[in-house]
Amino acid sequence: MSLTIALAMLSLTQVGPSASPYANETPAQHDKRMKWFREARFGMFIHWGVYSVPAGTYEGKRIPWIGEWIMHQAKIPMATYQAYAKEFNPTKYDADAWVKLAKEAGMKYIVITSKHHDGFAMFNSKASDWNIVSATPFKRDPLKELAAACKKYGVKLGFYYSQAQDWNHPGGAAAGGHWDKAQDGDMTEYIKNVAVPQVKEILSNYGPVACLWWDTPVDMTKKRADLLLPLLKLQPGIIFNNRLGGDYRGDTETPEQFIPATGYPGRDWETCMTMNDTWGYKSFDNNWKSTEMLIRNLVDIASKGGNYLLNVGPNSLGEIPAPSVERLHAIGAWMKRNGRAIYATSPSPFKRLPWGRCTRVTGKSGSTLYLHVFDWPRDGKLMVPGLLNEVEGASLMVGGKKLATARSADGVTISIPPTAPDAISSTIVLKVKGDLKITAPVLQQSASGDLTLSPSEADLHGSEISVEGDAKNENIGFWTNPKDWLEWTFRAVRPGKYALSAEMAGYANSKVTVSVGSQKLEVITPATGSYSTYRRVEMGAIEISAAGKVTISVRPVANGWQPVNLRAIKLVPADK
Ligand code: H79
Repeated sequence: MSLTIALAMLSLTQVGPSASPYANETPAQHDKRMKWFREARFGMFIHWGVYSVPAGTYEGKRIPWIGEWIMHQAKIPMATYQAYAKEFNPTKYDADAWVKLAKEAGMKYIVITSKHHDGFAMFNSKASDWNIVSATPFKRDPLKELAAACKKYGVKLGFYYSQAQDWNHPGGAAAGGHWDKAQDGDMTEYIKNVAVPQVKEILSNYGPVACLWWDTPVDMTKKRADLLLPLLKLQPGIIFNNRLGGDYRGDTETPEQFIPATGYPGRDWETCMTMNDTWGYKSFDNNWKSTEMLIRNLVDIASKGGNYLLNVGPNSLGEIPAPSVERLHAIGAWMKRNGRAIYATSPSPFKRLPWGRCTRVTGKSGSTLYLHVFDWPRDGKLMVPGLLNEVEGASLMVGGKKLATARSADGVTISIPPTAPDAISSTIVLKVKGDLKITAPVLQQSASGDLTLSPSEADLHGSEISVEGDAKNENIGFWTNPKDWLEWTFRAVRPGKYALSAEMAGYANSKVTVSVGSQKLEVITPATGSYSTYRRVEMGAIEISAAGKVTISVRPVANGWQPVNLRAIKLVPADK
């Protein structure tokens, strides 16, 4: 984890009177306000602005990183950047077609950049001439057209607004970097003169606005945030994210470009992600994610109770790139068949499934488990480990073919056809009776004795500690509180002496104790210079005296504790 995040969390305890229109909201009112978001599961992010004109290239050079950051990355002077607007004439823009595309992909809402960090208003703004109606030959207001199309198709509309970073208004580049005298100015004045009136405009002139997507709250003090937050009253019921600043947590967590390992229990959340490597259009970025990855991401996110806000970056003519359109069509075809297992579902009750993911709808008399099978077993048997409920029935979601089931002490086994109905993700509908009864399957030591204890297998105890990163880069982090600890339980099959080692990262030599029964090892953690640079640490040896359940726990030594990221602990027989 980063220390800035840890510090931001600490300062949460110091908030004063709240300017939030929802400060006195009851839990029931909150649930009602969040209802559409919780059911939606899938939305379209649109990053569109003047940056689609240079499209990643400046003075003949391909500028690295994300396309909407080109002005910042190439340190383009304000006057030079503003000249691009004269070439911004998106005559192919068709709001109706965009919304139809989103709707047919199964998306329930759209969030579009009303103003990104380049300060360019994609709407008719009286607060600044640096807007699409005044500064381009196009002269139309694309947000007006988008709002009308969203209304027509019943798709919700939200606005992204970069409140803290604005490279084309004096004072707006105070926080995020500065390279042109013309950017000089006071940030609070910028917020009062540009951000406040513009947020009023987008919340007043476009009909219902479902959410406000703030971004990059650099230098957003509570005083500054309090100038903006009360404006949300203009849209009763509007949702806002956690990026306003001023210690306001907002309604949603917003993991960017990753899927959190365990979601955010108790918080609503939305992963935003690009389809290639940029948000704003770049003519030469062809690193497109596969349809398989996008669909599996959507399933993964739904199984953890979140939403997928998937980005498109239209070009300067107003066209969504063909590879994006192609993928959205394919996702839409999958959603037509399987969407019932995605929308308005609850998170998986299983910690881990060997073949895919699970979503669920729980009623009074039982639960419907939607089993999303990525890796279709070839032996005709799908095992749902640890599920102890009586089964009411199982079937394929597409076509409805009934499937036989068998219960055992280990779980429920479903007889399945030899080949997967869907190469990307096939859905099995499993109805079970009564309250869910699931035992977490116990980790098994292999016959050779080697065992890796991974983050997602750990039982975490405490307020902040959590599993972070995606499947390939899982780690236990946010270990800011020395009272937080973790343990692994597994079934040993090979008694004997074992060498323990761990992969760890962090800034300081903290201490942890590793306990197995009455055996204790004290381990000094490595100072690796960053929270993502891992080093393997030999922890010492322990004895497993008999086959059966073994618990290994790891606890911080409070004195001098500084956060540590832990990737995995490895056991290797000492006689090997
Ligand atoms: O709107 C999208 C991004 O433009 C915005 N959030 C999403 C939704 C975003 N703003 N900041 N960041 C994301 C963090 C990214 C920082 C980077 Fe860079 C920009 C990495 C490379 C360019 C700034 C400049 C940090 C390193 C170089």
